Amino acid sequence: MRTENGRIIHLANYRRTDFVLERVDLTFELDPTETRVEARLIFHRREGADRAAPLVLDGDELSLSGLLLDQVEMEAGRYDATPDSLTIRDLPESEPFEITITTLINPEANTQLMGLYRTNGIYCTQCEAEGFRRITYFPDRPDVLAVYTVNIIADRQSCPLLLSNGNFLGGAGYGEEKHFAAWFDPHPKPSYLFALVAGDLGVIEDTFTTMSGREVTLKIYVEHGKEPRAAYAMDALKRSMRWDEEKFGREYDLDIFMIVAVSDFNMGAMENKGLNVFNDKYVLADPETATDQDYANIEAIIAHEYFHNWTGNRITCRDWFQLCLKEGLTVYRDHEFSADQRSRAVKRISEVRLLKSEQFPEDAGPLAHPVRPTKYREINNFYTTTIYEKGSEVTRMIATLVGRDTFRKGMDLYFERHDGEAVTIEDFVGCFETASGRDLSQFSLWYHQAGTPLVSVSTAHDAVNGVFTLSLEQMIPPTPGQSLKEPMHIPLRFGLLAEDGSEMTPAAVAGAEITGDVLHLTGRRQSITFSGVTARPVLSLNRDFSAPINLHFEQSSADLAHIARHDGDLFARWQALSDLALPSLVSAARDARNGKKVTPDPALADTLLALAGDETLEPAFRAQVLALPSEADIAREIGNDNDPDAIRAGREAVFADIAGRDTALFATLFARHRTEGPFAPDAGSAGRRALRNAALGYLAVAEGTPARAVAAFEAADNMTDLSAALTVLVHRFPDAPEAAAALEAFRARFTDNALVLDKWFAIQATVPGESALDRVRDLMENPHFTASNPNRVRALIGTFAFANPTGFNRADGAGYRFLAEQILAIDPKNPQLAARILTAMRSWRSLEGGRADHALNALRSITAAEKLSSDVSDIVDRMTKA
Ligand code: B3K
Ligand code: ZN
Repeated sequence: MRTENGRIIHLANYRRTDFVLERVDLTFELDPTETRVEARLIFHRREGADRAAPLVLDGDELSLSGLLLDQVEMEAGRYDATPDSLTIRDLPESEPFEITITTLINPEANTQLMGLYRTNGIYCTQCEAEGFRRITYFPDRPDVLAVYTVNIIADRQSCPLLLSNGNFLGGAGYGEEKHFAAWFDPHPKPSYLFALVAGDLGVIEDTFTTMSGREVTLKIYVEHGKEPRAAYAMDALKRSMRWDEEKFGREYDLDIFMIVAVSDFNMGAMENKGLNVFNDKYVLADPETATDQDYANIEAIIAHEYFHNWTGNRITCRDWFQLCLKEGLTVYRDHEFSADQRSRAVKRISEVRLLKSEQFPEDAGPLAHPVRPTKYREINNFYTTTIYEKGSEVTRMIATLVGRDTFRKGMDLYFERHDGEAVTIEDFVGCFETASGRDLSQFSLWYHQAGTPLVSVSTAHDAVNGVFTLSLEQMIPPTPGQSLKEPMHIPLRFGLLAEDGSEMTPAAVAGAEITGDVLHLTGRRQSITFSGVTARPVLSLNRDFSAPINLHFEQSSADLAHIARHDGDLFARWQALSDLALPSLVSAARDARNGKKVTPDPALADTLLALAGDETLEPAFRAQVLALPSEADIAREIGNDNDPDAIRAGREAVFADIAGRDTALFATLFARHRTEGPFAPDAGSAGRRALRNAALGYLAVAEGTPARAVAAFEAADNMTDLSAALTVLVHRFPDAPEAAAALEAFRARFTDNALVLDKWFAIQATVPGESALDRVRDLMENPHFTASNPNRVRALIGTFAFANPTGFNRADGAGYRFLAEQILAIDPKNPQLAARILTAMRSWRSLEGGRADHALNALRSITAAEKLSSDVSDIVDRMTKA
């Protein structure tokens, strides 16, 4: 178990360290069960610090096996060592002084995957946020920046490869069977960016010439035999490096950039300086085994980790409360990168889908917290969609407020002012205040107030005087620890559409600041008048999702259909369609719950079919049109007293209605958009596959037999089509022998490929309805199920809990009891994984009474357990707090 206590850390208590760390020299003698780590740390006292203050270093499950002061063994009375701290007193007057610490650690036994651990015979580290303290005693906080030298000694045969951060200094033999390598990283960094990898891996190599003409070596290490599957990641890396130079003027700063892919990893990837470590899921791809979504994810995550080199590494966070400083900003940068590489509108739609399905529920539930929190108990639980996705939206809003060019100036200033520093969000925002001359203090509330703002809208048109009035009111809902909120600065992109779909330009506007197409809502209530508007306009508001808010706007179906068909902004067209669909799906859920026949709104089907069939629109967009709001979207719209079975039944009725209205269209889309020839992962081809597979989903329902999905499964020549056909077959016809046969064929074909087997598990974990739980339990007994592999656990248990609303939320509560059991089983081995999966229950309070009671009981059974990690107890406590 973790040795951490339940202490709460407060931003208000931040103070700088008394000691400044100048240099770090680490020597690792690697051994699977007894690795010896020697850390030589050179310190001096900070100016003005209390000279009698002891040096207190962090640890986690450590035991000290040697301690020297300036190379002389320390007397026992001068220090205290516990598993989680080392306190040294009576330090010398003369400075600097050197502390040499020796610890013995057991990588093999490290199932938490934090600190130094082993995965498939490879030594690997993960230090963010507080893993370094599991390697040696250290001032393990992001504002302690130092220059590191790392020596690695290991068995020559099993570890031909010895890697760490920075540039390679040299290597040599070390006795009969061992060898060593030395690395030096000239850029001061916090300990969370430290990395070490040792083992036997294959590699692909390339080079990149930076904008100043320096040649950088690029290496991606993967398991032997998997090298060809790293080619796309390499391509994405080179495009990312070029893009960061072109868009942000950022050049890479070492001689070498390395990525290592490992199969046991708690998250997506990690931006260690010069040595990124990746979950192999986000490196490996080929047409036979990776879907278009996998390719897009690889591109985005490779870019994200690379971009951290400047936003996170060169400029880092002063403390963990500032996490969004690097994460929100870097997500914004990777979003912009993907938008430039692909279709911007379609990219924005998928970002907003993710934001709404993951971040909005978090912000509306017991785990809500500000983008810049003020307290935490377990920092690992703050790598949330609020920090990442909402953090990115806040950055995007700054760009919207100050304009693109000024945003770039602000970023330049940020790099200029703060390179080599550990800073705060105030420092970040300050750069945009300077660059724009705008006061961003009201805007900064976005960092401090949790909860998704609700903006209520009403409009009136006075045709006689040609005045269009827009009334806006904002309300920020109460969230844990914050009941009263101040009005925020909300940038709303908008347009007024004329009857023919063209954009109207009002003669004058009063009541709000308008810059370009952005309306600045700053008051709690604001009334804006547009004059010179003789014909009634249709208001298109929050275009491009310029602000992450909920809109309450009773716009007529006709107006929404008008926007969906005519808006100049493709994103706005999709948004209008989904605003048109939601009320229809909500009332369908209500009817289904009351045993009434569901009568779908024909305006919805007409608009949706018109867009889906519009050959002038890009296929990827039309695929998004066909993807109706999800069951989770409908649940969120209903808000409380949710019955997932009724939501599904209502949605199914609407889906079937659409499927039956124009089967010929779906058949045409399916036939026409088959991608021929060699596979290409580009956005255009991916869009065609997405459209075709969306059509397959409707056809399966309209035709009512598994035949077409079976044929599609058999004909598929890439993983996107194959897994889409399998999903339709298994989800629509779970009991058909064809489904079982296809599942078995798939399993047999990919039995040696863990990443594809994860898909096999996930598809089965999401079979809708009550029976899914039995399937999941059976699959846990399957020989392919490995409880120690986080990807596999997420694919089966995580997917079931997060992505199977009817299966997980069974009315009898068995899904929740199952999850509680699993959390208790995972927690002692891997607390981070357990805590993350447990957040699947974050919206339990919005369920109908019976389910909510079962959910609470399941949560209580977790609380009642004898021993819980701080990760899980933090989540469960917050989720059950009244
Ligand atoms: N910074 C890492 C996440 C670390 C999570 C630690 N629990 C990956 C990323 O956001 O790029
Ligand atoms: Zn990141």
